[in-house]
Amino acid sequence: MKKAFITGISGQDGSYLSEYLLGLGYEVHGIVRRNSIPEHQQSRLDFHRKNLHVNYGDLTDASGLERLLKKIQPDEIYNLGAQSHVRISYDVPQYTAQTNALGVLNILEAYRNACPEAKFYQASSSEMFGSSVDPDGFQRETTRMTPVSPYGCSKVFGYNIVHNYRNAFKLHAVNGILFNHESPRRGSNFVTNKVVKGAVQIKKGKSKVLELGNMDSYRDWGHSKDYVRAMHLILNHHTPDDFVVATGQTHSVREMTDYVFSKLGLDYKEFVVQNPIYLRPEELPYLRGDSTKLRSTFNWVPEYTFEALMDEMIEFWMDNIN
Ligand code: F7E
Repeated sequence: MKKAFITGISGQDGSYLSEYLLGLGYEVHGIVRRNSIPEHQQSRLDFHRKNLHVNYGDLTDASGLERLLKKIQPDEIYNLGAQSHVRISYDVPQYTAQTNALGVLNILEAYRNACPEAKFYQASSSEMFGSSVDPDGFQRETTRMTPVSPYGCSKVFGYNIVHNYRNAFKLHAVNGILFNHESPRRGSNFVTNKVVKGAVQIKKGKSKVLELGNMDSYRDWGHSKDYVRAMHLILNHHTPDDFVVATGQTHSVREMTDYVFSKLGLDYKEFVVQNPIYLRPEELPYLRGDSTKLRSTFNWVPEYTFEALMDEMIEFWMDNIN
C-alpha cells in the first residue's frame, strides 16, 4: 500500500486529494495546525476515513515535520499547506512568507533528511505570474514571473527552491502551477463561493446586499476535483518537471457574478455594491492559463466546464441555506 503525506489536508484541495488517493488504495497522512476551535477544523474530511491519519503539524515547525516524515516514510509528499488568501497576505505579509516560502524550505529539508527516495509535489500558483501575460493572451510554464502580492512573491520563492533542491540534491521534486480552482468546499472568503453564497442568501430573503471589491479582474476558474487528479499525474511523471494546470478560459468577476445571479433569476446590479475593504493594494488583472504541456503529456482534460462548476456550487448553497 502506497503512503502519501499531505500538508494542508483539511483544505479544499487536501480533502479532494485525500479522497482521490484513498480511492486509489493509498494510506493517507496529513497535518493540521493547532486551532483554539477544533470542532470544524476537519469538516472537509468528513468522509470514509479508514486509512486516513491526521496529525498536528505546521510548516513553520521544521523539527516536527522531520520527525513525522521519519516515522511515516511516505512515498509521495504533497505540500498544499499555505496562507492562501491573496488580499490577506497584505495584512500578514511576514506570516505569509514564513509559511509559503520558508515553510517550503522546511519541508524540503525534512524530506531530504528523512525520506529522499519519496516524490515531492509543490502547490505553485498562477499568482506567481502577476502582471505578465504572453503576447497571445495566455500564461504558461515559460511566462515571466512578476508577482504583484506578498502571496505571489512567497510562492515564487517556493517554486524556485523546489528547482534548486531538485537539481542540487537530485530529488524528485515537482511544481504544479495551478490557476484558480473552486468547488463547494472553497473557503467562502474567496470570490466564487462568496458570490454564490451571497446570491443564494439574497434569493432566500436572508440578506439584501452583497459587498465585493474589484469586479473587473479576470480569472481562469476550474474545479478542484479535476486539479487534484492533475497533481497526482504531475508527481508521478517519470522525470521531475513543472506543469501549468488551467482550463484555458477566462471570465471576469462581473461575468461570473452575472451568471450566478441570473441562474437564480436575479439581476446582480440591484444587489451588489463595492466596498473598498475588499480591494487589493495591487491587483492582478488577468489570468488565462495554457495547459497544453499537461494535456499532451498525460491526456488530462477537465471534466467540469465553468458553468458546471458554478452550477454545482449554486446547488450546494441552495441545499445548505435554510
Ligand atoms: O479573488 C476579486 C479579487 O480571492 C479572485 C487563491 O486560491 O487563486 C486564488 O487567488 C478575484 C481577485 O482568488 C472580491 O480582487 C472582487 O481579482 O477568489 P480570489 P485569487 O486572489 O485569484 C490563486 C491561483 C491562488 O493561488 C490563491 O491561493 O476576485 N474580488 N471582490 C474579490 N475577491 C475576494 N476574495 N473577495 C471579494 O469580495
